[in-house]
Amino acid sequence: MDIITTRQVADLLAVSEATVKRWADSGTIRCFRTPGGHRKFRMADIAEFLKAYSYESTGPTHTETPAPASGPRMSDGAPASRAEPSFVSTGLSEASLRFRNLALQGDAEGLISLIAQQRLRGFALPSIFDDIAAPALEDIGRMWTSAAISVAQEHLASQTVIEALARIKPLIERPAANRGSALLAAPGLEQHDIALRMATLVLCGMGFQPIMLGPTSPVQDLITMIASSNPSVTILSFAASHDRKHIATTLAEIEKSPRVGRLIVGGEGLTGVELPARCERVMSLSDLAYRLKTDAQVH
Ligand code: B12
Repeated sequence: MDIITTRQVADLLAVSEATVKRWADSGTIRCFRTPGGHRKFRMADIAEFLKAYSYESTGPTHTETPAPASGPRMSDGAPASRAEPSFVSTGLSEASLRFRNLALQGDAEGLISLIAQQRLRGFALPSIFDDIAAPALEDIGRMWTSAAISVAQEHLASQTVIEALARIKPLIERPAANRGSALLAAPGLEQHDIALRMATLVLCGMGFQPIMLGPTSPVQDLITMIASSNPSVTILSFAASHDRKHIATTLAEIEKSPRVGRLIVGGEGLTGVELPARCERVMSLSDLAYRLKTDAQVH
């Protein structure tokens, strides 16, 4: 169901909604209508349009406005101007800055468009998460610790990111191969689960069936769940540094679970933690994707 609205297409292509409607009505971009008469677009058709009209691909560090090398950019096809909040820039890339501001504005639709835009430019989902989203959230954390934003604003931003992540699932192309289930959790006291949610999407795109337990998962329940679901891989996340010894003991206990499968752990909270032998620590979503690639995908 990779279907998007006229406004989302306008955001993706940085043109006005009127331009998108005109291109759709003239057949330049394929679309279909709902029973109520609204135009809807398939992502595959947008990708086709970008290819056909050679929109230039620019990196996540470049400008957000795609410049068509040629093609149907009409006189009224000027980039749609939207009000952006005036938070001070802190050396983030332009895409990260945009991500941060959209999150702070509570604009989940805008985040979805931004992620889709980067995908259409050929960037892999893990690198969009690592290079655009994570620095944006880190900056939000900095703004919170320096009291530049309130706790409520920080919560709005993280909830907006969570909503956008839930809604981009349709953009993920799932391979035909089924690689078994992947159990994901943030054990014990850990409340941060955004990296885990991103990992869930990356795993979907790699053919795993995610079983997402989410934050503050009680360790004994987690162990019971591992035994009953027999996952190919168990992925645990620790963002905040709680008691290091306690994390090490928790991991040792989980590692002993006979059906744990491959045990992968991530997050800054693991810094300084002595990891049990079978735990593989990953540093990013791209690292996770790389480690879980099949031999066929690596070569
Ligand atoms: C959003 C947020 C929250 C939200 C979380 C919402 C949610 N559902 O996740 C809320 C508001 C609930 C929250 C609460 C708290 N938070 Co907080 N939070 C953040 C913030 C702003 C963003 C974290 C985030 O999601 N980043 C997005 C992810 C994708 O990026 P990342 O964490 O950098 O991870 C990257 C890599 O490290 C790696 N990775 C990380 N984890 C994993 C896991 C896996 C499996 C994989 C594959 C990869 C991976 O991949 C990511 C992408 O590259 C950070 C700021 C920061 N500097 O990170 C603070 C931050 C993590 N929070 C912090 C703190 C202190 C707290 C609180 C204790 C505050 C309080 N006093 O109540 C609480 C409670 C925490 C608890 N008990 O767990 C500190 C942690 C400091 C520390 N080292 O312990 C930070 C760093 C803020 C700060 N600058 O002080 N927080």
